[in-house]
Parts: sequence; structure tokens; C-alpha cells
Amino acid sequence: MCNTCGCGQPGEEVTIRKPGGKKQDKEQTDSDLNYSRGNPDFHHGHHHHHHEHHNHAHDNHSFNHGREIIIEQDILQKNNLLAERNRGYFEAKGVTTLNLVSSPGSGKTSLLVKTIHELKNKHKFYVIEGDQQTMNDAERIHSTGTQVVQINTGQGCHLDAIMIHNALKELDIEEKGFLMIENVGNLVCPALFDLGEAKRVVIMSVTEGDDKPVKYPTMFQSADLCIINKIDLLPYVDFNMDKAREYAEKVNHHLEFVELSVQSGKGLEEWYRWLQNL
Ligand SMILES: Nc1nc2c(ncn2[C@@H]2O[C@H](COP(=O)(O)OP(=O)(O)O)[C@@H](O)[C@H]2O)c(=O)[nH]1
Ligand SMILES: [Mg+2]
Repeated sequence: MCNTCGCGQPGEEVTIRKPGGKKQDKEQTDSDLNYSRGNPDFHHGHHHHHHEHHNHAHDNHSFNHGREIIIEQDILQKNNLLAERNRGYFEAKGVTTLNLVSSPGSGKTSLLVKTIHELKNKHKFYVIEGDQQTMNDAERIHSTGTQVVQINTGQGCHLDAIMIHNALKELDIEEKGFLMIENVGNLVCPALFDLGEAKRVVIMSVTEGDDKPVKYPTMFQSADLCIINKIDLLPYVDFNMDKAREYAEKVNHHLEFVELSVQSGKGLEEWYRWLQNL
């Protein structure tokens, strides 16, 4: 279970695998990398604080609340340490890593598939897909001929640095390029977990409403670029572009914007420019 946001089940397993294999195949199953969220190393600090504070025997509400904060800080601190290790690895490999975050269905996978199709002759891409269940998105990326690893988080609502650390063992990064990490569709918890990325990209779509940035400010605060997708649907939905950008700028005045439609192709050039200028 994730003590930070409360997602997941105790002892639940995260699965990391590659597409293209026969899932029932013994060999494939053996090569699958499974590990428990209950990683003893990851929870060691939790135990330590538990005992340390129990000696004081103040078992009241405010004590419990204080302990929760300590556990949360401890887990995020461990995550940040591992994220820094991932970041060092990316730098050494010459890989520019992006963490793509959004609500479910805003178009992360569609954008990735389109981007890879259009830029794969110029740049090498690697992809890590995060979803609670299924290999669907990894299969979509695999069809472009790009190396991809799928992380299934089960009940977990976000990727963390240890999952990326483990997924990297399954990726053969043989040349410089871009590593695109598609996070689990969720505008809340992924904001808290640094994966070691160079840039964070938040994607919203015009069907979601223009007030997302003020409803989920942490995600917009921690992002470098905000893509506003599905502008082909603007004539049919009640979405005020100026308001959306104003709300987002209010929580993060450094935020850059690209308005685009993966479907019509409008605005994609600007996104490619941003990407290739990193
Ligand atoms: N109209 C329209 N639909 C889009 C666009 N981009 C993605 N979609 C659709 O939105 C749905 C969700 O897209 P997907 O890429 O799976 O979103 P993800 O959950 O963020 O990865 C799919 O049915 C896509 O075809 C777009 O620019 N315009
Ligand atoms: Mg997706």
C-alpha cells in the first residue's frame, strides 16, 4: 500500500513486462519482473519512526496525524533519492526523459504514437507505459517499432521512482534519445512523485473543462509544459481557452503552453519544436 496517497493494497504486486511475448508462455512469465509494493527497503524508515515515537506513548489523534506526516515525508524522501539516481542514469545515457501526466483519456498515448511516427527517423525513442491494468498502451507503442515496457500498478494510482528504476533494467538504451514515461491517468498523486524526469508535461483536453488547473493545482505547479489537446472539438464543447490558460498561469507563471489536436494535426509542429529544443 502506498502510505503517501493511500492507493493500492497491502503487499500488492506491480508487474513490469514487455509486449510482443506470449503471455501464457512460461519463458515470458519467468522473465516478467514482479516485485511487491511492500519492498522492505522502501518501508524501513516507516518502521523506524514507528518505534521511535512509540516510546513517547502519546497515542492520541494529533500524535497519529504527526506520525502520518513523518511517514509521508520519509517515503517521498526515499522516492526523491531514487529519482536522483534515475536522473543521473538518464544524463549518463544521454536520454532526455519526459513524465507525461493527465486525467485518463486526455490523449497521452495518441500523442506519443503520433510523435514517434513523425520523429522516429530523426530521434530514438524509448517508452515506459504506466496503467493500473492491461498491456493495451504498450501494444500501441510497440506497433511503431519502439522499445516499450509496461508497468501495471494494480490498485496503485501513480508511478514512482522505484518502478522506473526497475523498468529501466528491461530497456536496452543503446543510443541517445527521448524516454517518454506515460504516467497513470490521474491528476492528483503523480504530482507528488519525481521519477527523475528532465521535464514534466501535463496534458489536458478541451472535453475536461477549463477549470482543471485550479481544481488540481499541484499538478500544474509541478509541470513545465501544459498541452491542451483535442482543439478539433472546441466548436462542440463549452471550453474557454483564455480562462484555462489564465487559471494555469495563476498556479504556475513559468508554465509553457501548446494547444494542439492529435487527431487533426493542428499545433503538433509547435510541440515537436518544444521537444527538439530540450
Ligand atoms: N477528437 C479527438 N480525440 C482525441 C484526440 N487525441 C486523442 N483522442 C481520443 O481520446 C481517446 C483517449 O486517448 P488516449 O490516447 O488513449 O488517452 P490517454 O488515456 O491519455 O492515453 C481516444 O479515443 C483517442 O482517439 C484529439 O486530438 N481529438
Ligand atoms: Mg494511455
